[in-house]
Amino acid sequence: MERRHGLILALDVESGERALEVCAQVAEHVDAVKVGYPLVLSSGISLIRRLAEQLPVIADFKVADVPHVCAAIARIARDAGASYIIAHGFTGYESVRACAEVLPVFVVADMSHAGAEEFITPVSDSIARRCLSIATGIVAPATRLESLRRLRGIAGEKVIISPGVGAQGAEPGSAIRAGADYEIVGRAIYCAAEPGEAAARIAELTAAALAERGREA
Ligand code: OMP
Repeated sequence: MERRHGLILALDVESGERALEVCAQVAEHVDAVKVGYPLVLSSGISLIRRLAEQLPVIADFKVADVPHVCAAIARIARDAGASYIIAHGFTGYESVRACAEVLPVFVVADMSHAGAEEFITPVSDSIARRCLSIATGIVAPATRLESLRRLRGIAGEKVIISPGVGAQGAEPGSAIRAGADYEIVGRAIYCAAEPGEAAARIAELTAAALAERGREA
């Protein structure tokens, strides 16, 4: 995906019609759309192809299974029109590799919610180190910038996509300043009265953070 704004829309609505409407409204302000279980289970996987006509689609199936099942899920996502897939890393290298042989993978290294600290945060560095050689990038939290900064140090030139901006409390632009390449925003855009305007406002802030980082480099 081409980085123009540093912003990814998390489209967790539960209606295909609403998804297409929001996507059309925000398409010029975001670089990709992330689709997960709420939308696919409510509206069917065929919706991915229709969204992909507007933006690259990241299939957020947080794949966490034995390798042959991971491969099957990734094939279904690819054949439906997705350009990327999100997989968990705690299932081990071979499971992530099974996905990566089919589609570029973002591996969840750490998560944005408080419960992440129970199990995944203590092993996030190991997950990233183990999986980065075969991953396109990692998912790292905008809600815990110390974790994001540490993971940036591990990820080198790989891509970091960062959720937690908006409804979960992180400020737009903050994750990019801490080392992310893209910020993922869902409810702050699709629950807004005018999703297009909300996306434009947030995109201005993420793009400004990218420009700032560019000047520092
Ligand atoms: P909002 O909180 O509405 O902006 O949505 C956040 C999106 O990012 C949802 O689609 C979540 O599934 C996703 N996400 C997290 O919120 N936290 C994570 O740690 C990882 C993800 C993700 O993998 O995208």
